[in-house]
Formats: sequence, C-alpha cells, structure tokens
Amino acid sequence: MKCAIIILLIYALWKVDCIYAKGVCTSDHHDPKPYLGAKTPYRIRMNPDMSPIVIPDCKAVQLWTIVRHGTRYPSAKVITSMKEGLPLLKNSILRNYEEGKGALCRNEYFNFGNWSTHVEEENEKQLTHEGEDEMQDLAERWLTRLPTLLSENYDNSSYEFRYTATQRTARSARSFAIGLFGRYKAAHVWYPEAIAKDPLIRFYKLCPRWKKYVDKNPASLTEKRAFQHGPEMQGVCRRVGKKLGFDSITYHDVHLMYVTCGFETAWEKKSRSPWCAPFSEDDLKVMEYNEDLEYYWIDGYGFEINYKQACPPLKDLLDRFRSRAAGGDPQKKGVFYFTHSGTLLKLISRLGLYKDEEKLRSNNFSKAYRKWRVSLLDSFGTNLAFILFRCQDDFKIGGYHQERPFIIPGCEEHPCPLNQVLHKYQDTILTCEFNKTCTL
Ligand SMILES: *[C@@H]1O[C@H](CO)[C@@H](O)[C@H](O)[C@H]1NC(C)=O
Ligand SMILES: *[C@@H]1O[C@H](CO)[C@@H](O)[C@H](O)[C@H]1NC(C)=O
Ligand SMILES: *[C@@H]1O[C@H](CO)[C@@H](O)[C@H](O)[C@H]1NC(C)=O
Ligand SMILES: CC(=O)N[C@H]1CO[C@H](CO)[C@@H](O)[C@@H]1O
Repeated sequence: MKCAIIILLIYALWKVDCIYAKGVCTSDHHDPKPYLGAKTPYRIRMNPDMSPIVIPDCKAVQLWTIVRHGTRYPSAKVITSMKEGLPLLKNSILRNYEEGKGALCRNEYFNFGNWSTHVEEENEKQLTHEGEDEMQDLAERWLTRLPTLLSENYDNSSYEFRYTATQRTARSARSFAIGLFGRYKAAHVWYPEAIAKDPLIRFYKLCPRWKKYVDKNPASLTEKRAFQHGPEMQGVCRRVGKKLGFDSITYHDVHLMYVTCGFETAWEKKSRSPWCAPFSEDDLKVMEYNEDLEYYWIDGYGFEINYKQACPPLKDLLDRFRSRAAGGDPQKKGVFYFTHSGTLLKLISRLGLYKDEEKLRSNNFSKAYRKWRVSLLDSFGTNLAFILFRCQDDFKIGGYHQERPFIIPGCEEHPCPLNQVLHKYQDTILTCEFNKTCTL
C-alpha cells in the first residue's frame, strides 16, 4: 500500500514536471566556450603548466611579448542592440514557452526569466574584471616559468611596457604589471605616453593601402556575406527559431544572441548565459566559421597586404635580440606590449602560423579540420612571446603562442639558433619597408 502511494506520488511529480519540461536541456550537453571566436575567454586557452622553462645548457636572457588586451565589454553599438533587442526577444521567448511553443527545457526557461543586462554604453570596450584577472595571471605564470630572468623587483631600466591609446590596453598593461611586481611596486611602473596610431604596435592604422583595399572595402566581406545567406546559416536560423518557438527568426537576432553568449560567457566565470542555450554544438561551429571568414579576409591570409605590413613589431623583436646577443644593454629583461586583435592576427599570419592550404570561402565550410580558427588563435588575451636564450656558444630564440612553444617557420627546432632566424628573415623583416608596402 505504502509502496503504491509512493509510486503514485513519484508519477504525479514526474507528470507535473513533464508539463513544463517539454524540451530537453540540450545546452547541458555541450560547452559553448570552444566556439566563441574572438570572444573566447583566455581561461580556456592559457597554458596551466607553470614549471620553469629548462633548455639544457641555455639561460633565458630576455622575454619579448605582445598581448591582445583581456576580456572587454562590447562596443557601444552592440551594447545598444543588447539593451534594446534582447529584452524584447526574452519576453517573446518566455511567452512562446508558456504557450507550449518551442523546445526549451525548464531550466533554460528559468535562466531566460532571470536574465537582465547591467552593461551600459559608458562601459564601451572597457576591460572587464575577468580581463584584469587574465592579464595578472598571465604575468604570474611567466614569472614562475622564468625564475632566473624575471624578478619581482621593478626597475625602469630592466623592463619596458607599452600600450595603445585605449583604456583596455592601458588597464591590461597595469594588471599585467601587478601580476609581475605586486600591487605596490606595480604602481611605480613607467609607461610612455600612448600614441593613437602607434607605428609599432598598431601599425595598420598607418597603412592607407590596407585601409582602402581591405578594411574599408565592402568586397573584403564577400565570403562572409555569402556564408550568411548560405544553407548552413539558414539551417542555424531555422533550428534556433524552432527551439525558441518562433515561426522564423532573423540572422540579425541570431547573431546578437551568439555575440551575447560569447561576451557573457567570457566575462562571467560561473553563471551560464541563457543566450547560448538556443545553439547546438553544430550551430556554434557555423557561427564560429562566420567569424573566422571575417578575420581571415580582414586580418589574415585572405589578402597579402594584411600580413605583409606586419613587419614593425617583428623587426623590433629581432633588432633587440640581435643587439642583446651582440653584447648590448644586458639590463633589459622584459619587453611587454599591449595591443589588439588586429595586430596579433596580422603578426600570426606574417609568421606563417595556422595557414591552411586553401583559402577560407563561403562554400568551404566543413566540419573537417582547419587551422584558421579564431577561437584558438585570437581569444581575448591572445599573446605571442619570444625568449632569447644564451647557450654554450650561441644564442637561441624560442617562440610561444598562448604560452605554448611553437617552431618558428624556417626553423627545425624549438628553440632555434638566433643566427638562423636572422638570416632567414634578413630580407623580409629586418628590411621592413612598411611605408613602401602601405603607400597607395
Ligand atoms: C529564476 O530561477 C529560479 C530557479 O533557479 C526560478 O524558480 C524562478 O522562477 C526564475 N525566475 C523567473 C522570472 O523565471
Ligand atoms: C624610464 O626610462 C625611460 C627611458 O627608457 C625614460 O624616458 C623615463 O623618464 C624613465 N622613467 C623614470 C620614472 O625613471
Ligand atoms: C614613413 O612615413 C612616415 C610618415 O608618412 C614618416 O614619418 C616615417 O619616417 C617614414 N618611415 C620610413 C622608414 O621611411
Ligand atoms: C579550410 C578548408 O576547409 N579548406 C577546404 C576547401 O575545400 C577543399 C576542397 O573543396 C578542401 O580540400 C580544403 O581542405
């Protein structure tokens, strides 16, 4: 008898649950983080291995690193769309669910019900708290990996910092300095006055040829636009609409949800953005490719001018290492630059990293392997680092992307003899003809 009542009770509870829980919580079965493109938080990219870098018979003598700012708030335009568009979408989504439309599960519905945004236009592009953590942690890991080179004592002649004229890179530099020297000493770090169009770390702002033929040329987004109208994206819009209970939904709304999913996931470690829930893992891959196409054609291998212009920072690196190897300024231990996605992607392409055989195109989306994935190579806090090692009878240079060693193209090993790199890059990088490349 007792048993029967319990069974009845369980059945009744299950039944009540079923009235609400029409949908399956699909968003519980996958993690959106790997597919967020340039909004990927650095915490899933960083290298947790903090053990000291040991190269037999070598000693690290200089670290040179260039870093994309950490997680930031969206642009004012996106914030406005979020504030105006999302509450309306949210209300329709809740109503659809209550009318029995769509396929959200109960938790996903509650998660929407509890959602609101606190971001204001005045936060535009500013570094978030997560972004500060990313930079501080990154610095702490380098400090731990290079115990004989870096020290917690700051002195102006051993360290060089530089950032572009934006809040997010200035704040990134300061957070990084806190990670290296601690809060008290970091307050004494000297920074040169930031330049709006920095010829070294934001060179593309001074490249009229790139601006005219790529950045301001609508044709550069041809592949992305074609992909937006293609069958894969239509499929995403159809499935997202269906899950949320709409007869149809625009690409604009779907993209706004994806962007919000990205930002909210990046800046909030713990809670889950409801705006990720409408997307299946395959949908996220399509949204990711859509972003990859944009960066590929604007900053990557799409057009030669994108990366051909990217010699100034690499010349700076090689000039410094060459001069240090020749006995110059033994005091300089660390050079730290804080800049933007546009610089990192062009540099990565200039080095020939993550290069696919074929160009990325609208009709070339496949779930198959591709190297150019912005989620991997251009997350928030993306960084390239090079270490100069003094070895028994020569100097070597080690390259690191996202804190993991890579073999510098043209070398066979990591680290690579400095002379080999200097020889290899003599004509292309050391004679950096930026003005010639960029003149219209
Ligand atoms: C917020 O979430 C809780 C469960 O986590 C739920 O009980 C509550 O109803 C939700 N609020 C709205 C407005 O949906
Ligand atoms: C730090 O060094 C730079 C030159 O590298 C110099 O211009 C600047 O004045 C120095 N700042 C301080 C506080 O010593
Ligand atoms: C490149 O052009 C800028 C201004 O157009 C000039 O200030 C700079 O000196 C030039 N650089 C070289 C290496 O010629
Ligand atoms: C990056 C990418 O997916 N490239 C593919 C484009 O399509 C050709 C064949 O059509 C493939 O060989 C490439 O791998």
